[in-house]
Amino acid sequence: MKLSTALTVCSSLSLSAAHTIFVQLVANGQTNPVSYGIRDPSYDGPITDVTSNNLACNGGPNPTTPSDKIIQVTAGTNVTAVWRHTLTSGANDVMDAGHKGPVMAYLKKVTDARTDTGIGGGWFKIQEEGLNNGKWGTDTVINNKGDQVIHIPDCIAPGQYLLRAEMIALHGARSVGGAQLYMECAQINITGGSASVAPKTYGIPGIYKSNDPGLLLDIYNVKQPFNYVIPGPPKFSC
Ligand SMILES: *[C@@H]1O[C@H](CO)[C@@H](O)[C@H](O)[C@H]1NC(C)=O
Ligand SMILES: *[C@@H]1O[C@H](CO)[C@@H](O)[C@H](O)[C@H]1NC(C)=O
Ligand SMILES: [Cu+2]
Repeated sequence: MKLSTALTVCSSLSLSAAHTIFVQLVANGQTNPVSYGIRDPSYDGPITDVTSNNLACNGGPNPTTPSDKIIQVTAGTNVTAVWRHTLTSGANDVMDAGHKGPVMAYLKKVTDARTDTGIGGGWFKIQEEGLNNGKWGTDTVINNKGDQVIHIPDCIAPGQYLLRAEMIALHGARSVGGAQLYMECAQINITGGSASVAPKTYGIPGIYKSNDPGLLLDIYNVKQPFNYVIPGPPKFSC
């Protein structure tokens, strides 16, 4: 018993290095290569300061590589953001299963998806999964071999956008700054949108506060019944 307890503690400590990256986007039936049209970092570490400009499209301590590619996406279809532990990991190495928390996706309309930093206003949330029947959004993505399915609304304007996919790990979130936020931005061109609804938009940074109930909590000691509150603005839908 003692030994297995010690092993569990060790492995959960070493797991703190088992981070994740949004490496690839499947869109319009096409599986794009790793880092195609995505500003990927080479290091998979999280952003932990929710007031940092790096919360928009990563960067800073994890320098990101620009991409000159833009991925075509038809409004009203689903795309898949593919997550991996590192840029070279396979589908069975998405993220350590001890990383539990919500999964989200945001869009921002931009003039040039290749160069826009993403920092500041214009963002709206289009997908979210928190905790359902004991299963976290991150569990769904890991069980789906890294696939985060995102529906692109059909009522938004066509044009270039940044698609920001995000996973948040809450295993260390009992203290301020302990939540680990993982995000990357894909550069997309949405075609066929009806432009019939203008989403209410928000700034990044700005969408989260370090003491949001969904970012500052001890997920191993919650009061039952537990109703997890997903951080950020409400999800937009047409
Ligand atoms: C698109 O994704 C949503 C969930 O985000 C799902 O309910 C729907 O069935 C998917 N549609 C298709 C065509 O796969
Ligand atoms: C976006 O799609 C439109 C419609 O197909 C096309 O005319 C335009 O060239 C595309 N822009 C980019 C940057 O891919
Ligand atoms: Cu990690």
